[in-house]
Amino acid sequence: MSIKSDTYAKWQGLAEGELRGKSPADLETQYGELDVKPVYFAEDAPQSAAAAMPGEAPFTRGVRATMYANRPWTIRQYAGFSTATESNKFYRQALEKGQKGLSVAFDLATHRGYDSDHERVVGDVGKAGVAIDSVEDMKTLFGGIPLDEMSVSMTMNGAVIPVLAMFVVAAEEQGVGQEKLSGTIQNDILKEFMVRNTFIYPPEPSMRIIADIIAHTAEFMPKFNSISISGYHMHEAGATAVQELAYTLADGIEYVRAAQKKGLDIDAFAGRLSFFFGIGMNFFTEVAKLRAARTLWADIMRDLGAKNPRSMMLRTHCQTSGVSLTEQDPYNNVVRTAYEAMASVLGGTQSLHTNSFDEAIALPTEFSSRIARNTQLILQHETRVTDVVDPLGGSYYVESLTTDMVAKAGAVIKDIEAQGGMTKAVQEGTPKLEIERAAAIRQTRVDKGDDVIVGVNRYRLDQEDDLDILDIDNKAVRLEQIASINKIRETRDPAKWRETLDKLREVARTGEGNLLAAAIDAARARATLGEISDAMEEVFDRHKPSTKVISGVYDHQYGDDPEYKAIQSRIADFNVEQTRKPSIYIGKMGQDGHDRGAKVIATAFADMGFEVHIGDLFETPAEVADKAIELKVDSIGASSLAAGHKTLIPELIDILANKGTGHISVFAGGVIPEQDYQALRDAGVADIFGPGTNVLDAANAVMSRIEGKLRN
Ligand code: DCA
Repeated sequence: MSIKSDTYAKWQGLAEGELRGKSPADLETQYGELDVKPVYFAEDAPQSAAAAMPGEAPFTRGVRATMYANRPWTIRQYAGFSTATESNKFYRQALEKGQKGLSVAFDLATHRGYDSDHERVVGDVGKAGVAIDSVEDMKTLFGGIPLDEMSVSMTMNGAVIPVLAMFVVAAEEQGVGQEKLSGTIQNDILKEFMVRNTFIYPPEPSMRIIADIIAHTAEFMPKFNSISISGYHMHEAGATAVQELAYTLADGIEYVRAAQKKGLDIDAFAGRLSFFFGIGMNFFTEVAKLRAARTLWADIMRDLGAKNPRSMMLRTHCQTSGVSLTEQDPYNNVVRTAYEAMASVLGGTQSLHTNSFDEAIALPTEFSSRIARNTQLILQHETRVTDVVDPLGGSYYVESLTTDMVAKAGAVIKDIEAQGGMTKAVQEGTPKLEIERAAAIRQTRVDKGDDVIVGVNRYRLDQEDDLDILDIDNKAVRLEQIASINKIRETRDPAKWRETLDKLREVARTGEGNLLAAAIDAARARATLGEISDAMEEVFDRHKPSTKVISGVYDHQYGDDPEYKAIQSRIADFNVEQTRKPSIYIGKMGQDGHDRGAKVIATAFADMGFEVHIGDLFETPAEVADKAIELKVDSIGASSLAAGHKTLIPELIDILANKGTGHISVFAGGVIPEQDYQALRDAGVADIFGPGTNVLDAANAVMSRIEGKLRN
């Protein structure tokens, strides 16, 4: 970092007097791509900051002139679990207690376009969100909630066509026309290929789906936000703030182009594009990220031809960070979430979800949801932060960070554009690997204690407190869903059903007509989510992701660290004795696409000397068992972040035992509540690595098990 100015030099002189031998440069730090000084002066902030107007392009200070002084952000808690009936009860209670907008979490079966009776989703139905198979489920979900008054956000990307179609029909049968619907559909597929993995079709037809939704909503649903271009999942996958910002806006550019290619005028749809960012613990960086996002987007949209200032507004939802939460000493998460919420608000978000403190472990309970909601109510009503527009505007530090992020993210976007745009970059997999590299670096920093996490790598409790968690009886939900699907199949008009699905297939095949409009007709005829999705899959095919793993990050970050060297030589000794490396198969079973943990483990174990095989996403227990046996591995690491562990991991162990390969040790990792540990151990799991596990400790535990097995 080279910092030269008279003011800074004067400060350095003063600082040296206090530093006793250290240099002021020792206080400089780095957040990913950002260089940060220990003090900022007027000269660091851009001249333009003094005159910047909120409510005016480029909207650095906020999209509204009055911001929260006139209307606070929307308290919009993301929720959904079990059946539509149960989720509806939960929504109505939350709305009574101060929540202002709805945000639906769907289960993974729904995300991936499978009805609840499909064989690949046995462990997923109703688990990490609500199960929706039909219009009837959708009607139940919004029973007693007037859809002409309530704005509804739906996190859906893969099965976006059937879900939006069913929403429209459910509203219609409530007496509310599409033109009156307000809300947002996530509809952001590029980030799915990059990090979240709940895609169905390959990138090209997926982009067509998005363009069709933008076209349909622009014409028939003028109050509905057609997309929520999301950086959140990149953030959660370990992206730096600059990466999250750059890749998200680069995705946005692709969507605008896809709609323009369909012949739409940019000002006809751009006012209904919305965004979604993750807000983590690096307080000022997160504030600056939102300010920089607005600044960059306004310029980008002008360059793409927008004339209406509304088209240049970056309106965003934010969610506090899930990965910043810890399983250890979980009440600390209330504090973390409150700081993150404050950063979101000082950054000028339009809508906010605050995580519940138990979200690193399980689905939120009624109690933890209440605390999360109240965190926002307290911010809105007690802290007085809503009284003044962009209260950090003019802070030398925040303005300087904002400018720096505009420059750094702007350069990344330019680079992506020069190489042919984000769809191409995503197909080549570069952004994904860059994010995985950042995640692995972060993990080594935590493992080494360079980044402190209270209650995890410092100030750890000797004895963790017990925590009540919510558990869903997945089997019962699935049976209930199957019964209602069967009822729908028996009572619908088969001719109408067939005719509408044929039409949908034809629209998909010919490219003539709009997929959403055709799916709305099919939903009216009571085609199920899986059937609508399958009709398109017949034409578009299902995307098969390839799995690449980066290497060298652990070697590089740890260097000669004695503990790292010790595990490396333990593995090297094994190699000499056995004339082979110890081996592990990292498996992801069910429809859970969260693969950050699996990737970090894979890269770390490979760097340490293991032979690592990483499985495809979405495997069944039988598929994992077959591959592990064929590869003759010593161990399997089953990574689970979406609550399928109690069904899928015991099934895997049973299959291994039945095939006479019980010697393969099975380890579980990911988001697994302490309460489930015993059941997993009873089922034969060798060890469980929850969030916050040091990767070196995990490797040693796996080695002990493998060596023990060979001795016996
Ligand atoms: N003065 C006057 N009007 C205001 C002000 C103000 N200070 N602030 C907001 N409003 C208006 C807005 O213009 C908007 O009306 P419009 O849609 O006709 O422009 C209305 O009040 C609602 O406010 P808005 O800020 O748009 O908040 P939301 O409806 O909550 O929408 C948004 C937020 C980010 C755009 C949306 O896409 C969203 O809700 N996303 C959530 C995504 C999500 O939940 N994801 C889950 C993971």
